[in-house]
Amino acid sequence: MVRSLDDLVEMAQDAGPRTCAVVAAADPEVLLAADEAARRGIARCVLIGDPVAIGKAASEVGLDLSGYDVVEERDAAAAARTGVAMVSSGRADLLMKGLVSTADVLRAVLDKEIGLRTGRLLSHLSVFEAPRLDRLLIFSDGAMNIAPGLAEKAQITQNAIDVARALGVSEPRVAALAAVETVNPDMPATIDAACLAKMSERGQIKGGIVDGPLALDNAISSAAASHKGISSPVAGRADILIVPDIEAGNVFYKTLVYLAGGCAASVVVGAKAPVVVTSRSDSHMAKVYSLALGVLLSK
Ligand code: COD
Repeated sequence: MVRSLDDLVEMAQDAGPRTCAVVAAADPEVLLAADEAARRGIARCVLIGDPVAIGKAASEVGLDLSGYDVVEERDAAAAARTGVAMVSSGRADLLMKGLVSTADVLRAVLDKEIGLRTGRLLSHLSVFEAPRLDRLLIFSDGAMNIAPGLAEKAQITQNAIDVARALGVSEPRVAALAAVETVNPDMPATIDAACLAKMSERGQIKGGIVDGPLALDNAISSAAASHKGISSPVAGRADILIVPDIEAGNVFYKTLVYLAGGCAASVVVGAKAPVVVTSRSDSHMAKVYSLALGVLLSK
């Protein structure tokens, strides 16, 4: 079972190297991550973008790109489509976002002709570690589905369970988060969370145990859960946190990184191949961890 982000890298070293198409690669942190992933035997990155800008970004961080394939595509949205086409034609095993907006990459991934759709909902998830946590936690969806309804939340939950199982958690415990742990008709997130718990109980969500609504403290701290008298197979022991919407997920992610000293590996799953979607401000190690997660989830 994977217990730390470094474990993810070790597992990816055993699975790799895989070919990764990096879209709009003219970003020093992305190039450092590509180089680190190559040195660790995780991924061989093909760099798509403006060759002059890529060369400039590489020299800023002292990298020699002579061993890399560079595919010329000056426009970022066009680079996203080229990268997606490489993956859908089998020339690359996974995709990574560089200096391009998340929405541009995701639109290319969702393109009906060249895209990577499978019929499943695509969702973004992060596997994170933080100083006061003794294990990895997954949370979803903080970057793709903007305001998911119940049907989408059920698929986001299923995608996250499938990833947790792939990382060795045999029956992941899932907390459907809200602001309180009782159903309040004025708080729609509590109603969705309760429905997700019932859907899991009835086998509409498989492979894990979902409970909710749970507030974040009760989801991850057994002391907080017992203080509130919550008896639940998930409370205090969650492996997965399902956030109500993109704002909650984004604020959670940034709080984790900027205030709590945490780090996360992030990918979009549910497509034909993993899409490594990190924030532009993420460190190159967060990008290496994300590449490792993408490699582990690629076929
Ligand atoms: N899974 C599968 N199919 C999808 C999904 C999904 N998650 N989302 C949309 N589709 C399909 C729809 O069914 C439709 O067929 C087609 O794609 C277009 O759907 P729209 O009109 O909703 O698509 P867009 O292009 O307006 O929006 C899709 C985005 C992913 C671009 C949009 O949801 C988005 O901007 N998400 C947030 C991205 C972002 O800015 N993240 C940064 C936060 S850090």
